[in-house]
Amino acid sequence: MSGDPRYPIGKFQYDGPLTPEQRSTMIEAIENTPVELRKSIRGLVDEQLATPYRDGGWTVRQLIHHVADSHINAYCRFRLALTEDNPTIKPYEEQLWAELSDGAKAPIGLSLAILDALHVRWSMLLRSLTPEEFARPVTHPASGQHSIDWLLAVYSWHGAHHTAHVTELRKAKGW
Ligand code: NI
Repeated sequence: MSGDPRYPIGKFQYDGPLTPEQRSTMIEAIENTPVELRKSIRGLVDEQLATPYRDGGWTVRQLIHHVADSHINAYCRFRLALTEDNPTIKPYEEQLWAELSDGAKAPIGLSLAILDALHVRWSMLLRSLTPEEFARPVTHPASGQHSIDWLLAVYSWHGAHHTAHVTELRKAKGW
């Protein structure tokens, strides 16, 4: 655990390529993200969902909608990397997405439902990949060329990262 509330499980780190064991652990983490996220918010009422997870940070509601926004994009990135030759990732303005009306105010059940189905299909896809496919390239305009292994590591970390924002907030508040 780091002392920085923005990074409760630490910043993303990658030492790839991944071993088959690492891949299967990460795929399982992606598959379980919707369940873990649901567990993290269980029993919270509107006022709690409207609480920022840290000073100046997103509310719990925005965090949940952000995970849906991010993972919708992630799912597309995997599919593009599998079907195109070294595609360039399209970044998006996550802060502005989180400030759009639905990203800030919609009932969280909507994004949880999106994540339930999305992660079933996503993990189904991931389990079908060969070692050669995990090595397929994808380019991020800011950080350069990566592999599907790297994408897998990023999103395995990402779900746990935001789930921990909620669980750490609950610990701090005694909820
Ligand atoms: Ni995020």
